[in-house]
Amino acid sequence: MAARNVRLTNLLVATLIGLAGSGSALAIFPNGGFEQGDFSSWTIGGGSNQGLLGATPFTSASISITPGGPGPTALIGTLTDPNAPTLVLPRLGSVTAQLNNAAGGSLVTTLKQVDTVTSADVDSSDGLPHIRFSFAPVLEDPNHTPNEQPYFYVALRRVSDNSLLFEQFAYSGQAGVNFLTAPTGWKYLPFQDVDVSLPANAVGEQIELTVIAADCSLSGHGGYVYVDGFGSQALPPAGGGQGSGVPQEVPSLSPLGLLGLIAGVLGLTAILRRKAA
Ligand SMILES: [Ca+2]
Repeated sequence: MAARNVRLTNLLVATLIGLAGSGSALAIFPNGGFEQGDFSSWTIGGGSNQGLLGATPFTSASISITPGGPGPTALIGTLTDPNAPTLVLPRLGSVTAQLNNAAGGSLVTTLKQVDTVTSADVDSSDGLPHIRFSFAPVLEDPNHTPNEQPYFYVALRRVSDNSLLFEQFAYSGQAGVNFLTAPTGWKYLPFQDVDVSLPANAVGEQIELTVIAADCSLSGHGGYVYVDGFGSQALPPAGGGQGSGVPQEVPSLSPLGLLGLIAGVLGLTAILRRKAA
């Protein structure tokens, strides 16, 4: 019996050492491309959309979700989405995750993961850790008041001080956001390829990723977000370009992209100031 316990202990120690060793060499966000065929390593949450609080411009503090069963999720293979017909799906690999769906019900689906930045996330081109991913919101536009519209939210935060590294947030049809309009009348964005460069001292720090996709708060209209490719590796361009024939700007130059970039730069500047102080 004692010998068996020793063997078990040795096995456990060896396993822990193995996990620790492999963990330090793995890039951030396991199953970041959903290629395990499920949502393992991710936390799915949500509830009911009570409408955004306060007045425009909305911030993350405007988000009000009544806890309850999460909205739907799905893994999408090859698909032409009539609500976003220029998107080429899947975005990367064999599946792309879909958070929430076209049906209403005032549902909200949230996707979260906390993981640690490691040296494996450092980009050789600039010596800095990077977080990269791609997302495309697809929102019905019932022309409710802004706080009642379907919306999406994407954010990256440093856990140690809750500082914002990246954020994008818009309700359907929001002025200044370059939404495309599908023949179905839905509003959507081409895949937004995000590349957030972190300060060098972010290695060893935990980063929390959050994506939220919300139906309208009056329950009759849907909204969802496609997400893929979470990690530190550069993403190949989206298939089908950026919607040939559809007048639009390059995503990285769109007001929404710029807002995100500004938010990211402000976040990094704040961190750098704090570190310098
Ligand atoms: Ca994928």
